Amino acid sequence: MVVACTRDCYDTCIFSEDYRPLNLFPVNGFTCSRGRTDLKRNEINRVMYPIVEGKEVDIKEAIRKTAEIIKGTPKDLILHVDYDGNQGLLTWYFPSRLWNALGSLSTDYSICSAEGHEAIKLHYGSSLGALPEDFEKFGSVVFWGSEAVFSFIHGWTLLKDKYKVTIDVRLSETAKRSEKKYIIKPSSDSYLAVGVLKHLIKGIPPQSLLDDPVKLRNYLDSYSWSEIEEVTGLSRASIEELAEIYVERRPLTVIGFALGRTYHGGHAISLISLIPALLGIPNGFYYSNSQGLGIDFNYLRGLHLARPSGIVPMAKVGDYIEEGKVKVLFVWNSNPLHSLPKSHKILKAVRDGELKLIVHDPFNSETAKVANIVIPAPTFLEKYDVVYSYWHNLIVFNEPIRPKIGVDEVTLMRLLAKEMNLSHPLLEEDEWGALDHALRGTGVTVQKLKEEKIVKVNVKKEIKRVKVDPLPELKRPPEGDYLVFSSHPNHTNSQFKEIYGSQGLKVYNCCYDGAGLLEGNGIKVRVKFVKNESIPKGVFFAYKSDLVDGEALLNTVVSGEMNDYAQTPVLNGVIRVIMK
Ligand SMILES: Nc1nc2c(c(=O)[nH]1)N[C@H]1C(S)=C(S)[C@@H](COP(=O)(O)OP(=O)(O)OC[C@H]3O[C@@H](n4cnc5c(=O)[nH]c(N)nc54)[C@H](O)[C@@H]3O)O[C@H]1N2
Ligand SMILES: Nc1nc2c(c(=O)[nH]1)N[C@H]1C(S)=C(S)[C@@H](COP(=O)(O)OP(=O)(O)OC[C@H]3O[C@@H](n4cnc5c(=O)[nH]c(N)nc54)[C@H](O)[C@@H]3O)O[C@H]1N2
Ligand code: SF4
Ligand SMILES: [Mo]
Repeated sequence: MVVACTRDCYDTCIFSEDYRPLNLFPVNGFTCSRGRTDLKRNEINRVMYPIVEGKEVDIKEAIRKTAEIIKGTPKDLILHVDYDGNQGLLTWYFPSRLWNALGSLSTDYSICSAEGHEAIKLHYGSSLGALPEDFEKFGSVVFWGSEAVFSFIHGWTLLKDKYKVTIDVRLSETAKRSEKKYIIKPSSDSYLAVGVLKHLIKGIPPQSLLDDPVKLRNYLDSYSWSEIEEVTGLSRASIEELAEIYVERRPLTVIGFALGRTYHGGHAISLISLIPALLGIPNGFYYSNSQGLGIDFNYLRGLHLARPSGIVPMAKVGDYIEEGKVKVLFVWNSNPLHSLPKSHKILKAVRDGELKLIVHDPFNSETAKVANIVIPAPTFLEKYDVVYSYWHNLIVFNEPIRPKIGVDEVTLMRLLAKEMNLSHPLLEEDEWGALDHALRGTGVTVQKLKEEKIVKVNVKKEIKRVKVDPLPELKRPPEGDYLVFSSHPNHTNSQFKEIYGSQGLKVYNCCYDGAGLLEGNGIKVRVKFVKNESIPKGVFFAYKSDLVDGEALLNTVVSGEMNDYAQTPVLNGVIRVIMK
């Protein structure tokens, strides 16, 4: 029996039934501070019973109330918000069938990695990059917008003894531990990539994968060194030094998700991905392998037979609610009050009685605390599921090692459908049968998973040519002070405050200690500024696990404007800073 951690994390650690990390590559017998305290946390801050309008009820009553609200609301005013709180195929993907069968609204799932997937696919046809085995083969690595020391501990461990370069907007922990660091102005990565490519294009090696280097050369010629120096804040000499490291060491480039959440971050990722292609470095980048394993996520969600009535960008959930275009929000696997831009609009609409908020979560999340209806969910330690990773290619049959609290996602989906008299072929299909079908492209079957527990997907990847087209027309990032975010070692997004507490709204910066305000979207939020010498002037830094303090929401002031490729909201953006 094994358990896989299903949190939104590169590593997807696999544990024995007594919850020890397996000594299996690439988990290699160790885990993080969350993995070490999962069993303890499983007993704390849980939603133990359903709650309707503040009153404890039984599950039948919670289902009845939820179904009544859904039935009484036009389908195109109902939105489900679900993200990667649990990456299990049965927990996250399959339950969307209820909403697609109903024909309600869906989000665009754009909050995190979508921007980069689209940008890379334009050139490579796929966003599949290096696998853990490939990591080991490199002698050097460039961490580009990645705080891997904290966000990607197993990847970091495979790479920590190599020659390391970090490109960041502050002296991150990964930068501190790297041989070379380039600290650039926020959102200037597309210009830096152009600078690196400009130097490299002078000597294209025979193994280059680019289909049209002439086109790329002409494009690069349209950007001057003075413009690149001005936008990035780096000298031509240092950019050429970075390019020479690429030539001499042929590193792996780890492209961090943070980039997709900068201004025109898709442009940056698109251009960065051309660097290893120009040099013909095999498996030369890693971003996220989730879409390269062959899992048919659309089938699991039932998109082959039904469609949502509309798509709401995650950047605009708050705006839709404010405009009365969403009246019911059904949330699972996500904590939108904490995580979505302009989430104060969700809170206000619930308080004003303009929005019905229904939350299915194992823990009393910030969103659960203000919901009209809360339904308890079992954690991944308490249910069967099939789990994949966005880094390694092991698929895991997850089995419960703790007694179940609450009702799991598939059961809830079926109970709600029954209560609403909703019948649809999507809801009739057995979940294990659906999994078998969705896994057909991986060569893995449910039967094999049940027998072997952990099965390696044979990922075939042979990139012969990389398309230079389309090349983005670069846009200069806006001037101003920037608020940027990163992962905290003790939290996964909003999770684990039960164990490690919350720091409140702490904002690290170069020069000022004390109280103050951040202003954005015409609203001010009170924060605590903390001086930190690793942060340049004009950059303000917060951990993305500390976005809520009581009713003060840091995402109130985050612009969340939509990016070019997949509408991923700008989270690392300009802010007005008021020090008292
Ligand atoms: N411990 C832990 N691990 C996690 C998570 C967690 O919450 N905690 N979250 C998981 C999730 S959901 C994700 S998306 C990943 C995220 O993991 P990463 O991809 O590593 O991204 P972040 O940690 O958000 O930020 C990476 C770095 O980007 C820098 N940065 C910000 N703006 C810019 C910019 O304009 N240019 C450049 N070059 N750098 C910039 C930040 O200073 C930060 O050091 O980690 C996953 N792993
Ligand atoms: N300002 C700002 N905002 C950000 C970011 C940032 O850098 N800055 N980062 C963004 C990023 S990268 C991401 S990925 C998002 C993440 O945003 P969220 O999706 O909100 O992330 P989590 O905090 O992981 O919330 C997951 C929720 O799922 C619940 N959950 C866990 N397991 C289960 C389960 O088995 N069943 C059910 N039903 N629920 C479960 C957890 O208890 C938790 O409440 O936040 C984004 N928001
Ligand atoms: S959060 Fe990441 S590193 Fe920690 S146990 Fe889960 S998969 Fe492993
Ligand atoms: Mo994320």
